[in-house]
Amino acid sequence: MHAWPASEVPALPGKGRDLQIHDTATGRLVTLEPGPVARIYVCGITPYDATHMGHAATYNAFDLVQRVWLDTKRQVHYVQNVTDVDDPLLERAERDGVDWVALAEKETALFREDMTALRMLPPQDYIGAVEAIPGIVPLVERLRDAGAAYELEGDIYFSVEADPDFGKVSGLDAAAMRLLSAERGGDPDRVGKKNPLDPMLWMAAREGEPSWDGGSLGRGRPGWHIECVAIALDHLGMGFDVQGGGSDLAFPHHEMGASHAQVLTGEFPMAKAYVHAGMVALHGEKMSKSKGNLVFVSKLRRDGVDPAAIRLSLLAHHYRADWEWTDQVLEDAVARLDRWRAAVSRPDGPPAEALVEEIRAALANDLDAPAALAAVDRWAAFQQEQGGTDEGAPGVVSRAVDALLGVAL
Ligand code: 5CA
Ligand code: ZN
Repeated sequence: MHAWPASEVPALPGKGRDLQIHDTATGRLVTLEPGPVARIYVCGITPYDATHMGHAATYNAFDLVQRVWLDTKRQVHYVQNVTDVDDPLLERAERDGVDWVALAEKETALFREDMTALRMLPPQDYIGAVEAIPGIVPLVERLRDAGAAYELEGDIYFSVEADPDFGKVSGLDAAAMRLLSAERGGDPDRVGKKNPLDPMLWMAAREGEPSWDGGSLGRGRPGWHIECVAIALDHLGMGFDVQGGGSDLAFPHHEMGASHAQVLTGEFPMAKAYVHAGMVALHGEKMSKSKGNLVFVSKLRRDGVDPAAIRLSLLAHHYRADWEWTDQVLEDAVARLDRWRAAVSRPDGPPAEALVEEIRAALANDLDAPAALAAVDRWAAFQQEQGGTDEGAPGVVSRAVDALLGVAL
């Protein structure tokens, strides 16, 4: 699949710092020291509805990860998937009487537009579940042949007991896992499973549903977790730097993915840091396609909201916080954007070097974007109140805000 065009990342004077970030698996901050090419996998959308502010907030967090790495003069290998076949997509297509392929294509196209408008850097590999099937089938066969998978009425399940490290990503107890499994795409109550938590690797073809040739697995379609494992291992290999997503993916999705990879390769962990963004809510409840309490990026854009203001709305919240979208959040961002643009519109101003270092330090410290915004606010206020004589300082600030925060002033 093709991704979307990259916005230019201006080069800055000096060099950024190594990123310290919260790893869900250890519950601690870890300092990542990637090689010359940092490797990141971020779980992509299930394209049955438009991009909402929750999605945008999560992708914003991982865009910052990339920007910090780029500022350390590393390259970044970024992989993202599109879950372009799964139950919720098929259900929505059925409900609306539309073709599921056309629905997925339409929503993926809109996602690309939203990501472009928000200046989110694109993945080098943007891979759909459907196109990944030829790589998924042999992995499921290997898991089955290793005794880590079993068949139930034609469907193939992964046995969580095959992984000695199962549970290490989310750190949840069995009761919590069972609850979340039922909420998030699992089927803990299905009779005949060895362990209620066992996730499906391959679903045998169902009447009226799309299916693909699965070799010795028979016709069917892939389970959700193996999709991301196959794509990540194929494009990044084991032991990459960050696996990212919203906090709702820690269990079961990233837990199961780590287990699949562990059994396949004998290594743990698949990612050096499991990084999770907080949930954005609307009217007190998590924004979600299934509940329909949504604020869409594309709707705001159509209403004439500057994408830079949308981005500033996201950046005003720490990525790990759960927060609520309100009109006030956007109004504050619009006002901030105006202040910043006024401040950089003059040819000279207060020195910029210290500010660039403050932004770098804030982001390197577990992506503390609110602290970075506060630093720019202080510079802009100084410029407004007293001005300065450093020629070109506003240009440096403008480039730093673009390169490190993805905001075009
Ligand atoms: N296709 C799978 C991942 S492989 C999936 O979860 N798709 S999704 O469309 O449901 O979500 C895409 C990303 O947005 C995920 O990382 C998810 O955790 C995140 N996300 C969904 N809702 C919210 C929300 N309300 N706040 C923050 N992030 C969210
Ligand atoms: Zn995923």
